[in-house]
Amino acid sequence: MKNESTVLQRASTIKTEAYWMPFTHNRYLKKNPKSRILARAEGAYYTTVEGRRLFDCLSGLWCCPLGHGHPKIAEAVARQVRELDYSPAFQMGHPKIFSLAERIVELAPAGMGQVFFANSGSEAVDTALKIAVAYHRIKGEAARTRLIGRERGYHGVGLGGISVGGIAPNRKMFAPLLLQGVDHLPHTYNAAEMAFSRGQPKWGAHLAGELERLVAPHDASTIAAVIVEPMQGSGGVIVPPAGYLERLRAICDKYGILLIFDEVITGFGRLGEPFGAQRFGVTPDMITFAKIVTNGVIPMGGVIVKPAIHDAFMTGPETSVELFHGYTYSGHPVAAAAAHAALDAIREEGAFKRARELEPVLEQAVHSLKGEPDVSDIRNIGLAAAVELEPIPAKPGLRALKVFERGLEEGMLFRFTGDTIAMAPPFISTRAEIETMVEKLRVAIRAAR
Ligand code: PXG
Repeated sequence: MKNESTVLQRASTIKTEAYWMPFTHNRYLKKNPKSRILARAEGAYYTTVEGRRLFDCLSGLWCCPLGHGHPKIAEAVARQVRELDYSPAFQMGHPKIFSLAERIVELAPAGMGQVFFANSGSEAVDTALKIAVAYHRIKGEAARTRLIGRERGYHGVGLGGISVGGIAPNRKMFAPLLLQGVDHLPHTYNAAEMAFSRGQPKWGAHLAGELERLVAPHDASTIAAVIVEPMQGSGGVIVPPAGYLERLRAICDKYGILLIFDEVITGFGRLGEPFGAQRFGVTPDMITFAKIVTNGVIPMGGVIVKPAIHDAFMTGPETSVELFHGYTYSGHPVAAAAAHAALDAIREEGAFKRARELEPVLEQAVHSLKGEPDVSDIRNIGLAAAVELEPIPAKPGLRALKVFERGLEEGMLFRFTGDTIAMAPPFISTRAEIETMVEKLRVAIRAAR
């Protein structure tokens, strides 16, 4: 194919010096970059510049479950660029962003009312934290400034997000910049109690009670919000224990603390429901989202809020700005067009139902790895799973790197962090593709000894 050879030709001349890659071992990758440079994508597969086809085991970075090169999304984006490529975000609007907000509210759990748009999960999280603190101030509770996150939580890389986040390396270098007055709930992972759980572990609901212990020394009147991922994604697919989120909700209600669900990964179907909130039957006060809202095609993020939060800001002179916050690209028309097309595709293709149908397929396949060498835990919920590997002594992370590299040779693009392999295959995957993915993981694990 002509295309193929042009891509390969270009690959042989790629200079890697100038690009500083995010969350990447730059020096190691640049020694042998070509196996890691993607030339194109279609459906559930990438093709590297070397011409190798890779199954997209994490749907991009959790964001492309409808498959790559989706014709409807591609068309919508192309059309939008010609029709209205940019519209000032402040003091102006465009039709698609109003209707998108309405659609997102309709998908959200009952009781949510408005959407504030950002361009990424990190921006969505920082926006939600700002809204929480400002809300209390407007309500006459200016002392409510404390924020509570959770150990192993990931809320992006903004200064707010890393402050409430609980992944040590993401925080340590930036310690002087972290927000003051932040506490962390304990994470809910306990291998002794829940290793090899399928779905929600039965143990651990009591850990929500730790919120009461954090409230006690500070007094509830100083606490603005609690932010948690309903399912911790980056932290390694840590599934909430049965009853845990319900209890967190009850404690927040008791003390007037806002509950924020960071649904950047779980939003728009990863757990087989529009949001984790519906999957777990717990409605927070705010939901942050990003990723799947556009199938990853154009960056977009946002915060869904309850009307009581929105309405609290709608006071004062009508000609004054109610919230001094927003981004040049908040509600970008091209992102809005992509989101409409993605939501159309979700509806037309029955994507949530498909995710629910595939959940037991993934569950059964991935748990068949129990007993393989060095597999210390397997967890899953929705269309997400993680396999935890015993680290190679004194070389943390190396075993997962080996599995990842062998995976590439086997035609699989796995995601690894630490010694955990995460999978979140596209909703468009077939049963056979999911089973093959897990069989290839078996091969890679056996080889990584
Ligand atoms: N909140 C959550 C819960 C996330 O998972 C963010 C916020 C930040 O989103 P942005 O768009 O600013 O990156 C995330 C992002 C992984 C992985 O492999 C996860 C994320 C990003 C990249 C990789 O688990 N989550």
